[in-house]
Amino acid sequence: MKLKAIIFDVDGTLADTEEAHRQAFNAAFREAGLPWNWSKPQYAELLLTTGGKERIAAYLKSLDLADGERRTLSARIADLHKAKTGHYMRIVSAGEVPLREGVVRLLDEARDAQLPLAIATTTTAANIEALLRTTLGDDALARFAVIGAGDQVVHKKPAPDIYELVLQKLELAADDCVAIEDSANGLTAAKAAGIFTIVTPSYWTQSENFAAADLLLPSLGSAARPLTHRAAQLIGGGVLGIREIDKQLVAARLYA
Ligand code: XBP
Ligand code: MG
Repeated sequence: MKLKAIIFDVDGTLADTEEAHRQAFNAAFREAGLPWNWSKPQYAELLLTTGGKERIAAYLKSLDLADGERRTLSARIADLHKAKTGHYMRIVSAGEVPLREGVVRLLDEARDAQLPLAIATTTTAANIEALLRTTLGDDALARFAVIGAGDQVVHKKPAPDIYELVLQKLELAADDCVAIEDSANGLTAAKAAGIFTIVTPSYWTQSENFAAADLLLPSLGSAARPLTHRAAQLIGGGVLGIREIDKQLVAARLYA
């Protein structure tokens, strides 16, 4: 088998988490006495900036503010984001965000086959822990050989840095790994690191451009909700398993 590791994005890929992020941002703003309340359409645009602190900074930039007020608010970003992380962890720990279709199946299959798994995300490490522990149990983090997250790199997605860091820690070549992403920013990051990238778009990213994806599927597919039509035709079945991923990787490298 050519495939030596699968690297997962978290937000939008393992779970559709962005509504929980949005609510957490708004809760933090409210608590801080700020009159900010990000609507869904507004959040869809703000999502183009990855990273929570960077997202608040991008929002501030869009506001018409006096210099002094802008400076004061900028100095509050770190604290606002800390409060947001607390709210997000509370929402996720309450079990309100399930994993996406086929994720548990693929993770279990990888564990049984002893195929290394990794995470490459822009979100804060504590958020991943809350999501994985709640959905997969206390030993969930141990399923991942490497977890690359948040501020471990200076330049977040679409820069390739987080993927490059994860590859380095895995001690594997980009050529032998596959990334699973949900967004154009994530796709750009993984491809810039030279990794074969499968995209399963999420609610927030479905209208983005995925022309650069090596494989585009509505989900990973599960026994309860298998892939159909063209997606099933592409991978030769209703679920994307390790064998199907390896086949795609081998074919791509063969004809590159
Ligand atoms: C996800 C994100 C994250 C979360 C917020 O991007 O952009 O920033 O929305 O997380 P990707 P933090 O899925 O491409 O990694 O607030 O913890 O930064
Ligand atoms: Mg994502």
